[in-house]
Amino acid sequence: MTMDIPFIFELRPPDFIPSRFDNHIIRTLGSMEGQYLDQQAFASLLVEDDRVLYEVYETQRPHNSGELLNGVTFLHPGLVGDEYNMTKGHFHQVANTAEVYLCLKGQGYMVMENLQGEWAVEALLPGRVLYVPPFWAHRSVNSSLEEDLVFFFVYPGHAGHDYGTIERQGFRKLVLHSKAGPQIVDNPRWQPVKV
Ligand code: PAN
Ligand code: ZN
Repeated sequence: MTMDIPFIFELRPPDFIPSRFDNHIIRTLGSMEGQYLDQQAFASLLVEDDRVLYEVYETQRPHNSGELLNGVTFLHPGLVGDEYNMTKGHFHQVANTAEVYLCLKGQGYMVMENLQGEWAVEALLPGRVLYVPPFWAHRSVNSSLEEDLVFFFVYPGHAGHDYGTIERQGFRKLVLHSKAGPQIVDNPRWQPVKV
């Protein structure tokens, strides 16, 4: 019996909702406590409405090293203060596991860093493939104020997610909205996790 194996699903424009998925995860503003620079703006937006920031459609597979977990993320547009909507961001729990992203729609950035102090911020644009190397934390940012940032991702089944390190230290770089376009700036609240 091979009926339950997700051999194929379709990812088609214009909406890119996968034709088949097992989980639909919804993350709201409330799950981003402490992550945005403008904490006052965050608090007042949250009181108004715990709005949906992003949605992830996952194909479920066993969480072992032979498998590849994959799915599609829809990061909705918006601002918290001057900071664009973004994902929580994480290291993989098994830190030496990489990931591949394929941007399908919208415009944004992938903010990345490792514990050695290296960082990178790369634009995500339709058709662009982004490789997240092993040991690099990653967070996506939607720099459009109008449309979703949509990307397909795939990573090893045993990778797991470490959200705690980023919750405590943040990312070194922020992407802020300005009249001149998105600005990549140092995060004044960044602080290394003590080991
Ligand atoms: C992606 C992300 C997804 C949501 O599938 O998990 O875009 O972002 P957060 O997990 O940071 O909330 C991925 O990088 N998986 O490993
Ligand atoms: Zn990841």
